[in-house]
Amino acid sequence: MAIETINIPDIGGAEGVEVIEISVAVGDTIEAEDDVLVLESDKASMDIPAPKGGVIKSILVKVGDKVSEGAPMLELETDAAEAPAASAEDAPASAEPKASGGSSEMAVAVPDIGGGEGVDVIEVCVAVGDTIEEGDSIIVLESDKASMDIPAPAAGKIVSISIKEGDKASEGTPILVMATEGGAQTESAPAATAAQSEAPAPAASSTQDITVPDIGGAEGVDVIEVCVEIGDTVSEGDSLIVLESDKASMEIPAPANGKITALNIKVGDKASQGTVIGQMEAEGAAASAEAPEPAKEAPAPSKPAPAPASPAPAQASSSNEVVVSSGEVYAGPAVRKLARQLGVNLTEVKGTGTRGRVSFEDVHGFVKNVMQQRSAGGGKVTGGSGIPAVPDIDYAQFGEVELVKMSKIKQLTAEAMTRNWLNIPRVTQFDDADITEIESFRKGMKAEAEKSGVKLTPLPFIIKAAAAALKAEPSFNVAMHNDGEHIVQKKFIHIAVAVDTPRGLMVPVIKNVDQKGIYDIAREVIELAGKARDGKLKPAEMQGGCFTISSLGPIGGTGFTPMVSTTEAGILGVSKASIQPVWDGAAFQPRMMLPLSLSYDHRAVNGSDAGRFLTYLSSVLGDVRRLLL
Ligand code: CAO
Repeated sequence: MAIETINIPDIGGAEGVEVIEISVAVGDTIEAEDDVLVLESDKASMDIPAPKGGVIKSILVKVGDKVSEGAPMLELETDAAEAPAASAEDAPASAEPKASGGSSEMAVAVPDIGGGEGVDVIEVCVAVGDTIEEGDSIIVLESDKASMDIPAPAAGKIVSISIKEGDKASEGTPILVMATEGGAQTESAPAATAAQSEAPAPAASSTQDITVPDIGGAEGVDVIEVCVEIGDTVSEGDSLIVLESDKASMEIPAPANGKITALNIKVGDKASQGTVIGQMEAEGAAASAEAPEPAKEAPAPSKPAPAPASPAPAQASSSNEVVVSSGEVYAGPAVRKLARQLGVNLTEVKGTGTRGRVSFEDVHGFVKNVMQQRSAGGGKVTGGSGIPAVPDIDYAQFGEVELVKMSKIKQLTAEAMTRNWLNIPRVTQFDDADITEIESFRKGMKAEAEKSGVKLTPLPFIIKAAAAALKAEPSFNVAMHNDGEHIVQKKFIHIAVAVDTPRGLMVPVIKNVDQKGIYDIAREVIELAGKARDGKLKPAEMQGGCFTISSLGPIGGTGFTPMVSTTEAGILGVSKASIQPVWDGAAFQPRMMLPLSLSYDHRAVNGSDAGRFLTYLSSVLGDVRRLLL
């Protein structure tokens, strides 16, 4: 047997081609011509086959590397007959420290893991070529009792990896070989320290004990994770350990900024209030001697760790609160740390490991997926926001079709409609306003209005009535603030009017309607609608609305449910007025009734406000004199 380094073959002269896939793993037995890598240039992707068969001892490239012909790609254990030039010795890489420029190689083996034998390797966290820091997790082991991140004993670059997911490991099992800087550590197999081990820490004058704060009286709660290691620098609020009762899990935060100098607790231990987790050298003298009580508003359990109504993400808090998470996330500390760094809520990540354990790949995959969805959507109307995507359908299979390009305005309208639909919990309320009087008044004024160059339709009266209703019910003259904690109360009354144009829907805004007369409003509607149809509306003429009126009256219909804009709280849909028999207590009277549909944002407005608003608006339309008030 011999170890041979296999290089990238002739790839047609291409230089610096990206490795996009590694098709094999350390320990795999491959045949000659089996694909081992996939490379991709801007012109083509290439499967790179193995020139001969053997067992893969290490992989010398990783996804994302740029390679050219001759670059080493893997080490293969081949039959000696096939590789006479190689050494006949079958010594493990970790046993032979090698000098390499200013650095030296260090073989890293599994440290003391508390006597665990044949423990599953459930994750390899590094790849050949990775540059790692001391303390970075290199593999994760898992027994039936605990999972352990095995940290790197020094900083350096991974040269080869001799272990893979699914292997069994015990103390002393070789893990990898790394090139360390400075040559200080050239010995093979230094004992790495598991995150959960009880390593002693040097005492320091400013050292303080870290204790479990009040956890709602829960006693003997399982330590399911230790999120830090000796030597880690932590910020106040960073999670130190995770406790889990049968109902919830709680992250215990660092009481101050500082450095962890001792850990007295490990996975599987039981903890109660006051249990000493470890010690830290706190920055500054102000840090108290023990972990503070959780903040008042912290969701600390009052009984032994009850599950909160809605699962809080298991993440570090910026304050010294015990973060309780009922979502049972099964992930190691290194993965939790990565998730925290990337702002990923682990409860949303599907774990693909044993018993649903969330791995590094799962977190990376989750982030990639979110980013891909975002760039695919790009703010356009897609199946984003977690809703199922709409499948592509070939309509031509049913008959002749033509793909018609939407105008820019129609595209923007579609985008806004989707945004509004997804964001606004909308309710629509209906009423019929008796506009008999207003109609006879309008008809009586029509000729006179025309002499003044104004076409008098019901619309200006409706706009004026809406302004009166907004004034009477200011709770409707609002918009939801994006922070979800405020509403924006508007002190002006600008009313938007939906205008149908050949290029799409435009919504100009008539400003300060409460200060304008019916003729002025009628004139402005005609002017702005004309500009909208001619494509001459300025952005400022379409902004600042408090309330919208969408009139389908000239077209027909008895009611519809108009869409509310996120910048307003309501919209009035106006349908076709018609003569209806109305009971006056003694007989049916023919009355001109105008169907109204009031949609409103139920986050900003409640039903009774909406009821009052629409009733008031109807009453104003029912009595023309009220418009003068
Ligand atoms: N019931 C019965 N008749 C009505 C009416 C109603 N609710 N509203 C208007 N009418 C009548 C008018 O009196 C007019 O009749 P006369 O010519 O006999 O007087 C006729 O219908 C046409 O009115 P108009 O359309 O010229 O004027 P308007 O003031 O009602 O509307 C404007 C102006 C710009 C809003 C309108 O032209 C328009 O574009 N409407 C479409 C709005 C739209 O697309 N909404 C959907 C948005 S999706 O939410």
